[in-house]
Amino acid sequence: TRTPVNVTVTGAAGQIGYALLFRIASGHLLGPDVPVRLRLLEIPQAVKAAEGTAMELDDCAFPLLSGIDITDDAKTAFDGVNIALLVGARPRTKGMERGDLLEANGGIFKPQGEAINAGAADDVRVLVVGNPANTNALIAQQHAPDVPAERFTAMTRLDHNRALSQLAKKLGVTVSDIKKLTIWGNHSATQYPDLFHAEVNGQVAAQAVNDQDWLENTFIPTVAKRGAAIIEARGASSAASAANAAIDHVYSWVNGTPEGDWTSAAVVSDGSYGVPEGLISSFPVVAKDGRYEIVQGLEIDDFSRARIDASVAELVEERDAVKALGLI
Ligand code: NAX
Repeated sequence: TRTPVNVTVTGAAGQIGYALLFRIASGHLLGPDVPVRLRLLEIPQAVKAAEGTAMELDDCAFPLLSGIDITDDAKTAFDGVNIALLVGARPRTKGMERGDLLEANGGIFKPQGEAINAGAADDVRVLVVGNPANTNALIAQQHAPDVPAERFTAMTRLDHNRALSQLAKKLGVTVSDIKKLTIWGNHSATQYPDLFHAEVNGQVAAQAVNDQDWLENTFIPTVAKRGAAIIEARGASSAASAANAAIDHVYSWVNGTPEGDWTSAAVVSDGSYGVPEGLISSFPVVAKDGRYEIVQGLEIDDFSRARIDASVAELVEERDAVKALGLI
């Protein structure tokens, strides 16, 4: 029997946590033959709710779940962690300026980065879901100097999946007919879902669509503003789809992407495609041997260039703001 993999989930009592934990425990995160041990990190006021979720996890009698620990202490939560899912974050509330939001999140992701640095397993992989995800990941990464920077990632897989689904609908194909779709930049309204490198049954997706107006004025804004549309319809933000995307992100990272395809993830830039080195920005990535690698050598036309640059400029501003606040 295999040693259980330690999976830490922060914000475990939140709505994404509730959608995520049962799928991790049932084997969807790592595979149907990998036992997991869960560590739930919450703030003190929400520990009781996390305990309630843990009771339900017990009641599922999942064969792969070898234990659950609940804590409000980051050091304890990340001790020996192999997979860290950083979901808990400080949401923007009414009247809050961007600086306040970044500062509040710095107060969460700095100590979590330090705790990962101090106690994580050598193979630790970190996925940040909590917003602003790219910059929160950057803050945590900067406070974990002993962990290879490439182990810190942020989630744009939900945006990727949303784009797949919108495109499949438009063309009357299934999502499995679509390959090589990319989300570039920030997980925010400036993100750029790219159809110029995507393929639909072998044809360039933008050509298959053959409708620049739809691409520019319907597709891109629908994908970029989907989160707001879900809130409007559901009265609560995306939860099950966000949890599903987190599962997809980690599953691909560990088990690899299929030959002839790639996916999207926000990873530390090596300077590719003019994205400043060190920024955590979304790219086309393949996963091989347990590592995400940026797909190289794509030609970027003027339309895509302008969109990528705009989203990257926003990431640069966020990075400069957290630098000015002394958070990195
Ligand atoms: P909830 O407000 O339901 O849950 C957040 C939980 O985090 C709460 O239980 C809270 O007590 C906990 N928490 C706060 N500070 C913490 C800390 N320091 N340590 C541990 N836990 C802490 O939010 P939910 O709907 O679950 O969303 C979680 C985050 O995901 C939000 O920041 C949200 O904006 C973000 N999202 C990111 C997405 C992405 O694609 N990257 C999409 C979905 C989602 O909007």
